[in-house]
Amino acid sequence: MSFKTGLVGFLLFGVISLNAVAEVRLLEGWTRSPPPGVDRLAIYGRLVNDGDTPVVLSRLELAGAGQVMLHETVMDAGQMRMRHIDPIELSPSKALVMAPQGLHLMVMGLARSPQAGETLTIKATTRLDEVHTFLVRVQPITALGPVPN
Ligand SMILES: [Cu+2]
Repeated sequence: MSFKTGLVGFLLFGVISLNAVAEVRLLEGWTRSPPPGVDRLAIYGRLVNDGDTPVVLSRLELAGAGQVMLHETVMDAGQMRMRHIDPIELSPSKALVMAPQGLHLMVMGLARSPQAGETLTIKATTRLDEVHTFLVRVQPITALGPVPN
């Protein structure tokens, strides 16, 4: 191998490593098909950051929906309320666990109702303009958790 080939190989490896550092994923992403007339749904699963540094998600998008944001369900004077969490910070050491009655990605303004069996694709853009894709399985309205593997 010539010196030049070795250098190119090294540079490529460097680029691949950089991409791997910022890897953000949604594991076991799931939601329930909304009841008729409801144009919103809540997404659950575990958001993980496989990198070495914190990642901030600055924009979440779903085609055919008005808004996607991170919500936390909180009890306030005996009332269940949802609090908007912004910015969304993902620490490398700790998964962000989203489950019913807790954290969730709230989708609002759905143009049409996703049906059980469909897969939704959330586009997540980080503060550094990196784009990640989260897959979300739509389950029946009665579902209590993610699809078993
Ligand atoms: Cu919500």
